[in-house]
Amino acid sequence: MNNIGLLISCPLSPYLEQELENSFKAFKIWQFEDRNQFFNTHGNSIRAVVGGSAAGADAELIETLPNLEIVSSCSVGLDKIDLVKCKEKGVRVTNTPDVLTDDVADLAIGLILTVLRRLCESDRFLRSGKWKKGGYKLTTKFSEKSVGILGMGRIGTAIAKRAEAFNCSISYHSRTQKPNLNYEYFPSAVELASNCQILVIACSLTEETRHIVNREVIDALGPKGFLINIGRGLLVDEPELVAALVEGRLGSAGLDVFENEPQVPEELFGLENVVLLPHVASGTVETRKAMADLVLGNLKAHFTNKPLLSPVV
Ligand code: 8YV
Repeated sequence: MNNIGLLISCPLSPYLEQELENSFKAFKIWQFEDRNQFFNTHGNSIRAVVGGSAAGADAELIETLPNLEIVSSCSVGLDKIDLVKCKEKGVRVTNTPDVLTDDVADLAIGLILTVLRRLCESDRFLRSGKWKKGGYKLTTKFSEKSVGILGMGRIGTAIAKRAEAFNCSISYHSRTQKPNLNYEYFPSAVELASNCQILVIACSLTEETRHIVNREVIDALGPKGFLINIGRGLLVDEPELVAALVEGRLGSAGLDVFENEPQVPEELFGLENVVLLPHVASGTVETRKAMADLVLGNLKAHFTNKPLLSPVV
């Protein structure tokens, strides 16, 4: 496969980038200032694209690569890939589901505990020496609270199982009710937010779910509500979220994703009712290795005419 042209559309783990360079004629798109010259010179040789949550393969890129056969994303989210264009052009698409489910679900629970028990703030309290002048304020209990999950796919289901272990009541909203689940179903995000204390965003980003958490949903969750986002930043109307947190119309939030990463609204930096993480939900050594190996396995399968390991298209 060493003569097969492969385009890497965003920085990936050093391990994956090295493996791709060892196995393919790999090009890192960010290293080419003159993109037009790059595509004029190498465009016809590119048969595979590898991306992630930061960048994948949009319609323009797919049209620019006449011999593109496969887009393999080192992510479970597919929002950076134009799936319609891939189907139209007969380009295969793979992602990395399942191998990251535990990490993302674990982090969602970790964010809930950090937000409700104010772990970051109490750490800062101790380090500042304030404990010598008195104890830290009381926080609020996670166990037995009501958890509403927006999106009941693999990750949403894993979060629900974890929250059940904390004796939480579970409800959800998704495009369709899942008859095999014993959780209460609400037909809209607003109704879900109106009927839970902790709203966890775990759905995929699509045209239909963009800003699914808007001001109406945020206000339905209210000043005693908690919002956790481990999906995509664009699932939330971010300016409305910032305003609600600043004005106290929303209790607290735990955010691992943002509309325009790595840019994060600076109004959030001074708030104690929000925990901010740099999109680390799948960011463990074990999981990123497993994701990388799944990308490599899909590419090897494709170019040796074997069934793909995790096909999307
Ligand atoms: C990415 C993610 O995998 O999987 C996703 O959709 O958002 C992340 O876990 C990670 O950012 C590497 O692209």
